Amino acid sequence: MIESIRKTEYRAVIVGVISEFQDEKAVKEYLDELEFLSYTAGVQIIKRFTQKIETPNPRTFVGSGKLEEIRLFVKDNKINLAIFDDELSPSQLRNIEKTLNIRILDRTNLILDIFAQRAKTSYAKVQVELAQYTYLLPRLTRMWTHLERQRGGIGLRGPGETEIETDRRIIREKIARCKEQLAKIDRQMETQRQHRGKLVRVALVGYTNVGKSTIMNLISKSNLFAENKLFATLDTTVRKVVIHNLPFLLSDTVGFIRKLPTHLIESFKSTLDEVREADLLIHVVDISHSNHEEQIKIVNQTLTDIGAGDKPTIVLFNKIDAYTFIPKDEDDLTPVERKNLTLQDLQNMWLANIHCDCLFISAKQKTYINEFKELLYSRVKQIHQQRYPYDDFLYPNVYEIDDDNES
Ligand SMILES: Nc1nc2c(ncn2[C@@H]2O[C@H](COP(=O)(O)OP(=O)(O)OP(=O)(O)O)[C@@H](O)[C@H]2O)c(=O)[nH]1
Ligand SMILES: [Mg+2]
Repeated sequence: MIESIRKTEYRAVIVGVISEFQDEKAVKEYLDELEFLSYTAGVQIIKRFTQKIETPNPRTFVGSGKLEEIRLFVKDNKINLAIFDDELSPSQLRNIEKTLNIRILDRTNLILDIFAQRAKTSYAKVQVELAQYTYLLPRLTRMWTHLERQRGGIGLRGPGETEIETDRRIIREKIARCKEQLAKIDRQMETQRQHRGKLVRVALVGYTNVGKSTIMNLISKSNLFAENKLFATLDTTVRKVVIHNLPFLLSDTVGFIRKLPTHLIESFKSTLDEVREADLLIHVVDISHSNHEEQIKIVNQTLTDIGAGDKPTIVLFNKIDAYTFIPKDEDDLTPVERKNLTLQDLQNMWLANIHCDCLFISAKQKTYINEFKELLYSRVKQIHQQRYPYDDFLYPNVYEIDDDNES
């Protein structure tokens, strides 16, 4: 696997562009998220740079003046890493690297680095490796020499064309090997899934860090890793859950995030099979996050992209304990904004506008968990009865699966 950035002490800057259609607040939130991603990867952020620009510069992403400003800051402050909020093209990456002369990461690469740190099963590791090499292949010039240099291999001047060609061939071979390995594990997992009997399958989905694993732990006998970092979960976990004698399968999987590049989603297609093959989705939302509306849209779009856009869904608004709002004075006549809404206002708004079941809970304080279980029970029962109208849902053969089945 490609060496993680965690291995080095990094002092980094982050760089984002604001288009004419975005407001400053949105960009601040985007960069907050990028900073959170960096923190998750173990990198310290020293400064943020933003630029208002219609479309990113095709050569250098930001304009040349801004790049010069960044270069001076980098030089004066011993910065050794610059992280860009968008995926950089191979030529942008080369040009920026040439000017700043430090390691450059873009959003995709940063996410891949976190994935690589988080992957535990060999399956997840191979998926990350495949995504990393696919990303690296068209960018194989200076960046690759960086990696070589870190290992103390090739000298400072970078390899000549022939070496790059050799590297390309090596990487193509690695990609092919990853694909073979994945295909093999896929076949095993498919057989495993076929042996799951008649159990209804429910999948927890949602933006990263919304509380999916915490909810999974609450209603199943699991003890999954949950923490206030992005992408705490990378491997899919499936558990048998029983509510009122009705068993069903519940899976917890990788969270979604904005600007998740399609090729990355592609590499995780098999992980996402659990979502694609689910009978019911629980879309978990962090209602205390100021940007949760956009997060809902991103999750819905990603679900559509992976072919799971039209599944029955329960929308579960989590973290009601952490919701805050700014009360408005009675004599303040400016229009009410979302930030002024009480939790009750917000709940009423969603209840009036949402076209599927929704519920408001706090997984942390265990508020309204029984209500959630009841709703889940009634939906699972409904699906089971629709599917097996002549079947009693307590048939013994539904118990085929082990409690600790993990895939
Ligand atoms: N305040 C509050 N925090 C919560 C609640 N539920 C979960 N959290 C916290 O939110 C953070 C993320 O929780 P996880 O369960 O790891 O979230 P996740 O959706 O599985 O995240 P990823 O696996 O990273 O995508 C943790 O620090 C939890 O303790 C809640 O109801 N209220
Ligand atoms: Mg998780």
